[in-house]
Amino acid sequence: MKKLFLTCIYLLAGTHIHAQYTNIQPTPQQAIVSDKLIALPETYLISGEQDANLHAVKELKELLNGKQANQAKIRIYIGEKEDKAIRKFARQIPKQKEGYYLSINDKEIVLAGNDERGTYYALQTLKQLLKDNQLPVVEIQDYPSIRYRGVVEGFYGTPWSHEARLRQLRFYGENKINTYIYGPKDDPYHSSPNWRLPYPAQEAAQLQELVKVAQAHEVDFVWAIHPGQDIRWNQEDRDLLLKKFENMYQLGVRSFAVFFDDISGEGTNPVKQAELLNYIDEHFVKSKPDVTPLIMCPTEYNKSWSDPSKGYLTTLGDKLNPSIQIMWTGDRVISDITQEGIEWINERIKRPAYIWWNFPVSDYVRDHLLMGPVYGNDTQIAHQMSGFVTNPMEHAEASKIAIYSVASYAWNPMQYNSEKTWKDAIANILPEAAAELEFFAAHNSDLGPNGHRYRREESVELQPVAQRFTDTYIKSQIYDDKDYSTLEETFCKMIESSDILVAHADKNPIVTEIMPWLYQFKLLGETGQEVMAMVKAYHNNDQALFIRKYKHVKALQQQMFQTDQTYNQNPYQPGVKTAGKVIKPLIDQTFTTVTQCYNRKHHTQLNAATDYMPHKLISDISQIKNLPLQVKTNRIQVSPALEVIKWPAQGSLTIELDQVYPGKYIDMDLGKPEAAVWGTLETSENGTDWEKTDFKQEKNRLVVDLQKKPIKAVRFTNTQNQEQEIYLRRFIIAIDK
Ligand code: LOG
Repeated sequence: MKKLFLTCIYLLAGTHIHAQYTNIQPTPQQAIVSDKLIALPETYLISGEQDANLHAVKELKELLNGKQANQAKIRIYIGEKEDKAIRKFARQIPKQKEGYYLSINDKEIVLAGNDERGTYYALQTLKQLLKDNQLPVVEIQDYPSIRYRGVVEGFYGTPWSHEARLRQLRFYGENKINTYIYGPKDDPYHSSPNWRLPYPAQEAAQLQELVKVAQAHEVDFVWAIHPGQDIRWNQEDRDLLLKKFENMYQLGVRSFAVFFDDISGEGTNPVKQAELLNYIDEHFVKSKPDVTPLIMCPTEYNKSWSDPSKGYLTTLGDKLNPSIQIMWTGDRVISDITQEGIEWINERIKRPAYIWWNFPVSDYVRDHLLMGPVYGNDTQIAHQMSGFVTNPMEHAEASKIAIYSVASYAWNPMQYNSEKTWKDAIANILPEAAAELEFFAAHNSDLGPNGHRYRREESVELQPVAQRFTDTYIKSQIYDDKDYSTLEETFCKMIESSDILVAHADKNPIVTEIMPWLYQFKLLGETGQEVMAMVKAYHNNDQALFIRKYKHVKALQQQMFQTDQTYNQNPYQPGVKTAGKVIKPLIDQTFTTVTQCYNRKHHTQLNAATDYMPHKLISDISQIKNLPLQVKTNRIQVSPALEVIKWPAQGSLTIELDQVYPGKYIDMDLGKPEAAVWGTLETSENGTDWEKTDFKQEKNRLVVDLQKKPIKAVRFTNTQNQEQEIYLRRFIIAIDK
């Protein structure tokens, strides 16, 4: 009988399961889903609840909320491989860690885990299948392809709030994520020098709660320490580190990591690092039976920074105990993981790398939101990595789009469908306004120019239309009417979706996080509409209407500038940028073209400029030369870099202004006090002749009063014959405008 009604559709074979139930997240490895539905029983009998994973049992009971009865129509079997209740299903359970077997039919429901977590995941799938009190008849065999999957809260900037973290942990359980690594760079008790101190009572209590909630959702809460910038390789610091770990253990933490990223000096020594880690491994991790394998992040954590002649990575590979996991961000700080790249690193560290994927982290492009699809990582290399964790944005809710997608990728990379997962993620995060959020996210996904040169697709559907419109319009002021209306429709939707999303502010915390960008997106949509109206008015020769629309566009540009200057005022990339890859250039170029045409025709001098960068950064230093410049009224500044900069001998950084201005001051911070010893600061009145400027330095800060001296360019050079390791924290020229 069963065979008759089961439409045997194997996901593995690449076909689709019954449409209504395609949303098992992540996509299971193997599933047979029939189109037969059964009603959730009013009475049922559970076998195995005493032995089964208690979090799974608890959630099962919440889900059913019916009555247990001996004469029940449906019997529910729950438990792990060895449990009596599910022994007869043992052969169906996948052998992989965290694997499970889930079967639903009109007689029984079987939730059988290969281990505790497996049962919990069987329950998550059951929860996802339940719709309108009905369940489909299914048989699923499922397991993750990558052992550790999840999130590393490892960004610079405001750490996530306690409430946001609690919401995250619930979300992880639902999406079969098993790892949350706690390592926010701006938590003083994680990093130097306060890593040595215990957390104050309130923070300790919160961490304790996080650990508990993580456990309830079957997530390993990994606490990371970042001691490398000031660690001394002596017994005292070693004891202090172990004491801190012991402290965290008392709070309930059972998983630990040590990060050596973004440091310089003594702490970078791989022999010393390995000695310390092995010591921790032997005297702490392995001496406690309930602590999971130690994780470390190396100083050379990506290929572009590794210097094979120094043998840093091979030293770690040879010396670190084999059970210690080594993190890796790929070929660059921000990069997608390739077959070739993973083979390169695994060979050196002599174990499968634990991937720290730097997306959607935005701590180096803080004025942008990265809400687009997750794509670019090789889908055939699961067996070559031990873990895959994403480093998110400081916006916890907005990061869930990428986190959901990474959960899906890391569970079953071969079946991973980037576009579909992105849509599912959005529908899961904000079901009440999914269409609007999807529209907004589609246009808020690229990073803009940045020092790491990592870019993402944006406005993909609109791109060909935008391209065609600008190409023909700029060249010859003609356009296709269909393209014109597509663009009008897009601008209209920008306004609608912003308004609708803003109206959800009290219902979902994601809206509060992205609010400034919603304002900006709406203003840009309005600008787009009015620029299109300028185009029409120009071609209809309606001068009065053209001028009205022109004035309105100018006013909207002003408002966008205000939004940019008012919200998200962090010291790194202050402001609010939206739809910068396709839509904004399209609007700006169209505005400039039509205004210039009008000026020519009517001999007027309307300002055709949109915001653009008149000044230039020039450098022969690879880590610096792509850093964007920012202008804030009278200050021109280099977007600061977060990592250690290797400033080569004779290497220089120049800022060249678009014209000569009376100078106010130069303000630099290179993170170290001895810049005067190795560096020379010069100014130029014409861009070719240079004059050395004396400067005084207080600690790391270097300030020069320019006293209205005419300035066209400023340059700082390493005049020594030795490379310097510094931080580019600040490089500002202030002028009188
Ligand atoms: C840091 C990380 C930061 C990320 C992106 C690692 C291993 N370390 O350049 O804290 O969020 O890049 O800026 C890093 O990625 N340094």
